[in-house]
Amino acid sequence: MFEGRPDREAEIVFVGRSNVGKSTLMREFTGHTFTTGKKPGVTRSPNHYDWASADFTFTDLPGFGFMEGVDEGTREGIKTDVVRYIEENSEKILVGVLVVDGKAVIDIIDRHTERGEIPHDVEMFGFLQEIGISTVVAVNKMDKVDDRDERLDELCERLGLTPPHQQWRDTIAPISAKRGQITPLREALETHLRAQNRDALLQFIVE
Ligand SMILES: Nc1nc2c(ncn2[C@@H]2O[C@H](COP(=O)(O)OP(=O)(O)O)[C@@H](O)[C@H]2O)c(=O)[nH]1
Ligand SMILES: [Mg+2]
Repeated sequence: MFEGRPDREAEIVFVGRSNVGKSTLMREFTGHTFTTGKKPGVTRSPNHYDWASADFTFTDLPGFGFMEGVDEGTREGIKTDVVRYIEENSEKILVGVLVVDGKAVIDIIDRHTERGEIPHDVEMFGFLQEIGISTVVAVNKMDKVDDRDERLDELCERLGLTPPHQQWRDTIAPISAKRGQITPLREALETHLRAQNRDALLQFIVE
């Protein structure tokens, strides 16, 4: 199980498959550079980023799903740890940000579904909702996507949200973390924090 969680009473977590851009996104929000890069699975334990002056932390959880050079057992173990971390801290997690690769997510979901498996992203989305954590899907790498609206509508369908995606702005946030284009995510987070009377934390979300 993961250790070393800072003693903070409020938290926003980034969760998702390896290489989708979680660490890049953390950098956008915190200004701090975390290990990012080509080699998926570099993050095996959570990266927390917190402030001495605030009772709040961002957490970048380890990636799950396929990782080159990582055996199946290890991958399953990471996923189990991620789920357990979220369960154990569910009271403190104000928003769960499920990060997906906008270019690849539909194909990956469909491939798993065709094999009779529950796709990791669909499973994680359902899990967050089930345990009552406000969830935002950060659809990253939109700079690589041409048929934007079509792709986002397809993603809604796969997640059980009725298209069009424009009616899910609090849940579906198309972004490009690498380009610093994350306004839809900032706005969705703002909505959720306000709804939970956490306006004092907006300073960490709004640019
Ligand atoms: N094209 C594109 N690449 C991105 C974007 N965000 C992150 N990346 C790249 O995707 C790779 C994985 O990013 P990383 O943050 O390490 O993903 P993590 O494994 O989820 O933490 C890196 O090469 C990033 O530069 C994006 O918005 N667009
Ligand atoms: Mg990472």
